[in-house]
Amino acid sequence: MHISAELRQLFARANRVLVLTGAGVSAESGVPTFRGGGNTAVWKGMPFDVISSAEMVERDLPAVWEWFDYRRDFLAELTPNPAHYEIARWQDSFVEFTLVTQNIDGLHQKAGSREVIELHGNIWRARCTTCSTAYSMVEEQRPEACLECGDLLRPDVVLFGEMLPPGAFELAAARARACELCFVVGTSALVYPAAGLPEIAKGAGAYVVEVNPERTPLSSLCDEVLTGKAGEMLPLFQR
Ligand code: BV8
Ligand code: ZN
Repeated sequence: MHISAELRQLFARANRVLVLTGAGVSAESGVPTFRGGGNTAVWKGMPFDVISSAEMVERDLPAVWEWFDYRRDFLAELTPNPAHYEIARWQDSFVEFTLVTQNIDGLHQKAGSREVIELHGNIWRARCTTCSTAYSMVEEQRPEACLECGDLLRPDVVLFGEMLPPGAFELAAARARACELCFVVGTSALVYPAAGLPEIAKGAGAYVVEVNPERTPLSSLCDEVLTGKAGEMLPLFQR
């Protein structure tokens, strides 16, 4: 896979870089993507954007917990791959580096990335449905109910039809407007408002690079498309 001389130079000289990732960056770690091989992830007969919806939390919170408990147990065995480690290395290589992810798996942080803007929350946290007190599930089990107000806990992830964490998208959009170089890694770019970030970067004059084995609705907007796996492509960038 050829990386243009223009991109190599820009990568060598850039000060402000933004990376947006999706499920594809975790694929080489064994995390199933949502839309791989033409079909969409299904849980107990429900497409993932049904079980992962605000409406389902209202209707059947135990079913939502079952879905995320299954995924969390699955994730517990998995480790970051070279794509995560390369991105973690980049954070100290630029004046302003921003990592924005749609992933809830926490693998970027496991690889050493700090200040990750998690647009869709994190599967290793629970939060109270009433007072929003958050509980980590990394080491310990979640309590049956909120220790502050006694109300039910839910996964601390953003479900379809729900607003993103306060300020998360606004910060990501501001960084996208300011960046010179924007990498879009492993996303099908179908879920909004996340998929709008590369458009914002492009609109503000950034050089936009897509890393994906398949074309996406974003490919035609990109200045350069690197067709391949993130774990193989990203380590080719030396700074
Ligand atoms: C909201 C957490 C305001 C839960 C997730 C505008 C237009 C149309 C619809 C909307 C719109 N605005 C809002 C909507 C509705 C909706 C939406 O976008 N729907 C889509 C389906 C059309 N958006 C929302 O609901 C958002 N909230 O807008 O709030 C609001 C509020 C009230 C009322 C109205 C508006 C919230 C969306 C967040 C939902 N939560 N995740 C969970 O994980 O279960 S979304 C979840 O799905 C992921 O986080 C991610 O965002 C998305 C999956 O996409 P990808 O990560 O890209 O994964 P995918 O499998 O699709 O693709 C993988 C890619 O990797 C592929 O291209 C593949 O080729 C590539 N790949 C594979 N292997 C590799 C690779 N790439 C590199 N290397 C490899 N090795
Ligand atoms: Zn509470």
